[in-house]
Amino acid sequence: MAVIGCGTSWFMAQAYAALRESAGLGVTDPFAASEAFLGKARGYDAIIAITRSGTTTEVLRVLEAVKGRVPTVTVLGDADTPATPLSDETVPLPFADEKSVVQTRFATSALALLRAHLGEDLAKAVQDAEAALEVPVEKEWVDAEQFSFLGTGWTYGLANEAALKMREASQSWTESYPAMEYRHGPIAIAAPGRVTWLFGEAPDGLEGDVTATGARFVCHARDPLADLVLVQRVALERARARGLDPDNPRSLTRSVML
Ligand code: F1P
Repeated sequence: MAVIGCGTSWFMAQAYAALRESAGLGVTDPFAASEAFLGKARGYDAIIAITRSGTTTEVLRVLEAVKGRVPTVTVLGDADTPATPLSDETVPLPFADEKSVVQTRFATSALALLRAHLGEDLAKAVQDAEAALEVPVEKEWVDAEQFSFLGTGWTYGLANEAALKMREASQSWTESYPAMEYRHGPIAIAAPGRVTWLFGEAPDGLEGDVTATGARFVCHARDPLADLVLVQRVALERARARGLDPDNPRSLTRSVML
């Protein structure tokens, strides 16, 4: 199976694909829709597309190219989109059709839905997400010069999304890496005043390596998807502190159409 999307939806595709494979449901490859070249997409037995707007050109191109050949399911935020008639099945999340250019609720809702579909019990994730809405956003995070987000397996997609959220909403300098890959070079920029934020469990030795640089190491025991909610709040606070509108970043539209 292939799972496709653009921007945030691609990162949710990455997370879901890793979870699906770990659940033993077979090879599941995530693609940025722009990279899901048509011949390649036709080689899969099924495609899941994730798109809040259902209007993103690259996603529509893939759906058009495989129509009638490969079964497709599209997870959507908006109802009755151009993606709807191109998909064999759609899963609309009407409560997640947020108006903001920057995606937050759609991302967490779509991935929660897909996790539930894999049979996961999300009770802890829900509880943790509610707590993440309440915990204070630390001043050190609002003032930090740079963030590196790390994850392993499905949480690597969350790390990518966290970095994108901070860039989009608050014009922050952020990077993201598979957790162990961070030690193969990117750690060179870790320094006091910068934050390394890990989703999920810390691999042996990573925390010590990061703290030795003077950077702040952050790793919470909460469900990683709930931890993404906290990063969304950090992005909001950083935007506010800089006088930016977190919902409407410069140079970005709610959906990108070519
Ligand atoms: C995908 C996307 C968003 C991005 C911006 C532009 O949209 O790239 O991730 O934040 O809103 O569009 P979609 O295909 O999920 O509607």
